[in-house]
Amino acid sequence: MLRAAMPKPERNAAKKYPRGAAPKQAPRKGAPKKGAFKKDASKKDASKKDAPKAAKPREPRLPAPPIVLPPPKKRDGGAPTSPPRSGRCAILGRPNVGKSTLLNAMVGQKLAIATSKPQTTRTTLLGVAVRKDPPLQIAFIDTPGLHRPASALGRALVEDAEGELEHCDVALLMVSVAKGAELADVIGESERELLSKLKSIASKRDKGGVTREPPPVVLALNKVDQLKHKHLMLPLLEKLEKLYPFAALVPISALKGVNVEELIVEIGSRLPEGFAYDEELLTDKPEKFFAAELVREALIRNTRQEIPYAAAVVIDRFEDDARMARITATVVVEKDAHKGIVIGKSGQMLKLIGTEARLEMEQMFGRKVFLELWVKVMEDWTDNARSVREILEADSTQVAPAAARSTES
Ligand SMILES: Nc1nc2c(ncn2[C@@H]2O[C@H](COP(=O)(O)OP(=O)(O)OP(=O)(O)O)[C@@H](O)[C@H]2O)c(=O)[nH]1
Ligand SMILES: [Mg+2]
Repeated sequence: MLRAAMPKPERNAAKKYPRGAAPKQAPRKGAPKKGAFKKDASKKDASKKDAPKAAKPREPRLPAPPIVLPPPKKRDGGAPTSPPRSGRCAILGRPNVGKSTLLNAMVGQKLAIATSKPQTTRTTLLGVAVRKDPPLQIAFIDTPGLHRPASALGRALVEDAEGELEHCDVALLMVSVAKGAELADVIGESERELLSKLKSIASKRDKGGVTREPPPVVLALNKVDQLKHKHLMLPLLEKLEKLYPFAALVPISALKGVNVEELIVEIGSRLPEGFAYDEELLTDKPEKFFAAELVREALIRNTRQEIPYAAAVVIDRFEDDARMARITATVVVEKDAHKGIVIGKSGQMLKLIGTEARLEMEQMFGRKVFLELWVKVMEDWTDNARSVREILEADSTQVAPAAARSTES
């Protein structure tokens, strides 16, 4: 059974809407199904402004650095509005710009895995952010990074990410200013291709015979904490305004929490009126998806070169009761040599990966976890479109024969 036992330390004690207080609409197209991973009923939403004074302070995020930023720039006059609003917002951008980190920051807890290595995210992941003032329910979709694909796996990732454009109410394009604030530092081929796709969407977005406009695009300039010369931000914003009719441009730091709430308000003000989602809905994925992702995150963190990009994790068994989850997972690699590295000397690497993943799972699921890890070679699976789809879509259901094993509990 799915339940949201994840601790949500970042969320403060601001109240959720009492049942029935918010006008509810029939779920719109694309609204997640009931029964998806829900919020813990004991957890509250993260409206900063409305938190009672006695509420626990926001969590162990680092204090925001003293960055002086120009205020977010608006192009279409969108302003915070008071009626309840909800909708889908796809987070798109190059690998490693901080999309998954931002999803977690907005939702108020870790859902998406995020690492320093590009192409970490392989599956679109929904996380619902709820705010009280202004009243918002935003279904954010974290997507794989946009890049020039060199394999069947890469093509599948880019297709999935771009596919989200067709269904979102707002597109959030994320770029990074970590490497500099010249236009060429933040806008490359991937961004230009995406923007031209957005322009061409108008002709495709047919609804009842009426052609719809492409979704408004909010641009988030992430990693401002790494920008050495802050005064370069203004000229950059001016150049970006000329590049595309962005609905808003918001410099942020997803990692440090700078301007994240302002970004949410900018996005929320462009969503349709009314609430579309069950107020307890947190994500669309089951626990076993997160189990596989947490193993993959530990694997990416602890391995180098091509292994992070050529390994996948499938869940063979996920049995649980109120006290313990018993999980068997297989790490799929492309080559025998990779298998040796993942297992490590005397099985030490596999043990380390298992321990790190198990500890994270116990925190996320709120109960003990017994984790058994296996490693299997599937020759060149990243170049085989069918294997890629099987692994990406049924990541948590495949049963894989095993060759080497580590047990963690
Ligand atoms: N300094 C700094 N680092 C950040 C910020 N946001 C994200 N990062 C780091 O950037 C790296 C990539 O973050 P992710 O969230 O995994 O990036 P992503 O865009 O989801 O990457 P893919 O899944 O590969 O497409 C991680 O090491 C993050 O900690 C930020 O605001 N400032
Ligand atoms: Mg990611």
